[in-house]
Amino acid sequence: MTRDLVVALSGGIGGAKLALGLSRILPAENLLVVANTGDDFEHLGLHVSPDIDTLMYTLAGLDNTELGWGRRDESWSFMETLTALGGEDWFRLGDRDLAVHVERTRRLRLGQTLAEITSEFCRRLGVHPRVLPMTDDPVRTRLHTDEGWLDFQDYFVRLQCRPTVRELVFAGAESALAHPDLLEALSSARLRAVIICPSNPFISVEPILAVPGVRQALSACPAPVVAVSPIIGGRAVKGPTAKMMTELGLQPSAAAVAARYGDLLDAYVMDVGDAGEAEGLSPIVTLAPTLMTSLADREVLARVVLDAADAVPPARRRRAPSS
Ligand code: FO1
Repeated sequence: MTRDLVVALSGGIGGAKLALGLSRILPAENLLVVANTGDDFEHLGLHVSPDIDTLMYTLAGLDNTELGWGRRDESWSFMETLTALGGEDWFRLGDRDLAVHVERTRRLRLGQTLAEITSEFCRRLGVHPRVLPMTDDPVRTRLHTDEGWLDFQDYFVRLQCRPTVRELVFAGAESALAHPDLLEALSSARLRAVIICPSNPFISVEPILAVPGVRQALSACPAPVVAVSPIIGGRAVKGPTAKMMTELGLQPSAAAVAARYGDLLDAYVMDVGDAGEAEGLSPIVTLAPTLMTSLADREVLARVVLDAADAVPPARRRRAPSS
């Protein structure tokens, strides 16, 4: 059995860039992109799945590169009219993007699963790697802040990440069922590597790890687990990662992210600029340029990550004692 399957765990923006790089160098049937759904929410009566959509649009070449979310070539007639009517306009929905939320909501009401809907949308948008929600069950990231408990999008968009974060919970995770295809992939003899994409560890990766069975499957998985640092030079490339780390009492550093993932990691790819932090890290460290601005950057980093995974000797795989 050739080990050719790569599973990428991803949130939105940063993760999607690496997922795109991987999709450009791997055959579609060898890449499974697992999407965080902790950012999902009901808005204007619609079910919105931001990280699924960012991944879908990015892999389809339809992503809005200025905004980092939603679609390119967008028009905003719906939002303009909603504002004129006094509707809730803090979460901006472009006209094309709106169709995804309306159709997803219709299909969910018909009883289709989030995974089934995502597969159909990807097929229709010409996305060939599989984008799989971590679970079909509701998981909602909520943040305890100095302004009280907040739903994720209220914190991230309406309040623009200004509140001080004290704690995060992933409501519903404890009773969510990991998607069976995810657990199957993580225990497959085909598995070549699991890649934790450079997404925010707290809001994009840990909701995935919080789904029962996922962390255990990673600890037991037959292939190397490699993470890419979302922090470069003490700063997140985009979003509130560094601010959140500081507020949660952690150093906003690449090394602190590796420590956060702990024993899950066999290898860790961090930016050349952070070489000074590589000392003493337990995973095998690869230093590389991790800022992805061009498509070529995405492909180069994807190769670096796969090489780092392939270089992990079987004996070196760090795993919790098989419980
Ligand atoms: N982020 C914003 O900062 N402002 C928005 O108005 C906004 C709208 C939006 C619409 C659809 C979608 O899929 C994502 C959207 N996002 C917006 C980004 C979203 O909050 C984030 O992508 C994630 O939830 C964090 O990764």
